Amino acid sequence: MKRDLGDLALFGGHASFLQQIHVGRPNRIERSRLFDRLSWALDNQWLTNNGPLAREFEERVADLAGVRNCVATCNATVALQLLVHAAELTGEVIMPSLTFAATAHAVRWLGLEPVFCDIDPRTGCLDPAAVAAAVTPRTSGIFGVHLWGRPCAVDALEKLAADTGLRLFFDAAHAIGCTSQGRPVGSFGDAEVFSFHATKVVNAFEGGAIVTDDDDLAHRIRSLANFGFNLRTPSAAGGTNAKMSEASAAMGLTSLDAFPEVARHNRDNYEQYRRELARVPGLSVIDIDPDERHNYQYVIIEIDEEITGLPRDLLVELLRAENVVAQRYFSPACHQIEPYRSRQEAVHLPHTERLSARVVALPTGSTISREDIRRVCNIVRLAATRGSELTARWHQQSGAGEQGVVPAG
Ligand code: T4K
Repeated sequence: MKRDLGDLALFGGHASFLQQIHVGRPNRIERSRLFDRLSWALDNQWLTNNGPLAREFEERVADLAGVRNCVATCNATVALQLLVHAAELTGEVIMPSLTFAATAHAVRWLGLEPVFCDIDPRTGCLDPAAVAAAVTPRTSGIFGVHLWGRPCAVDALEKLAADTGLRLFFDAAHAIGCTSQGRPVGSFGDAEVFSFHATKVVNAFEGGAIVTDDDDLAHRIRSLANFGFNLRTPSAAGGTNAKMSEASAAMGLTSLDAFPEVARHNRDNYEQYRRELARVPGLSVIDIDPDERHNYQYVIIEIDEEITGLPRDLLVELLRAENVVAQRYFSPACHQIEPYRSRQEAVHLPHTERLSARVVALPTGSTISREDIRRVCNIVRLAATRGSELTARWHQQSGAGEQGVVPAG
């Protein structure tokens, strides 16, 4: 354990971990189940195009989401694009800026304009009042993001969508298995999108899914994902290939088998982080409502530089020097990156900018042990409680001067 600043790898101490530990390590699965499924697909010589494993995966995801339809796709970014295209959105789509670039890029890729809207600082998700203020005659839809798995204000957004006639969708990339007021994520708005990327709590190597109770929309999406074949009304774009392969579905099913155990492990990790980082002034682990079901796939801490004296980016830097690959999910926010930053009208989103500058994602998942968390928290506690001293020493060492910029990790 590290006791003094000189023990930190940033200042020449041994790195706490010999090998890197990550936020996005794939969770443990029962490999024999995966291999059995892959063998079965190979034996039956059916590898993609709406295969039996993909259909089984869709049924299980639809069940989890509490909806009638699920269309599995090759990834969530393409799923978002399919949804925007199938719903025939036009003009502007309102969304948060505090999200992964994929949410905005998917909309822009189809020639539409993402309109970034501020968040409720308590949830990190869209502020319905700000959404209402951002609606223009060109707006056709709203995309909420259940950031870090914490659900959006779904009731208020559903009411707003009903009042304005706008389509309402959710990017639920982080939120499989979560609930809002007891209702499963996946069942809100007109449709929702999950990600099954390797780094997600349920992974299909790469994968995504659109879930919806709108049968007609589901039919259009399924057709568009398969070159537009069997569409009842033609699409100007024809269609694309967004299908999930049987290999991905085999992984997705095996990962779903492990999901309850992974979620339990994640919850234990989260609670341990909360305990170990309690009472560190200027530092908090974000709240998760204990009355809702949650997958706990991200452990997010918020650091207040004014209280700790430690800039967020320096915390990330020093963790990485210890082989703890912390992530700044999500910073910079979308409106602060290209191609959005240099749009003509400058956007200022105070709550988004404030939260985005303070958050750090710490390693969790089923490959992270209690001992790993103890060691990560030891570093974070030492850094945060001696923040001003640490920052001054780092500036001195790097010759950056008081106003020096901490390199981005
Ligand atoms: N909407 C939202 C809100 C999202 O967060 C995302 C994706 C999407 C939409 C789009 O979903 P997909 O189209 O990807 O299905 C990663 C993931 O690639 C991305 O899926 C995810 N969100 C995002 C939050 O995280 P990066 O750029 O941070 O990935 P990378 O390569 O830096 O990896 C992150 C960490 O995970 C590293 O420390 C390495 C580790 N890792 C990664 C992979 C791929 C592993 O240990 N093993 C692995 O196999 O985006």
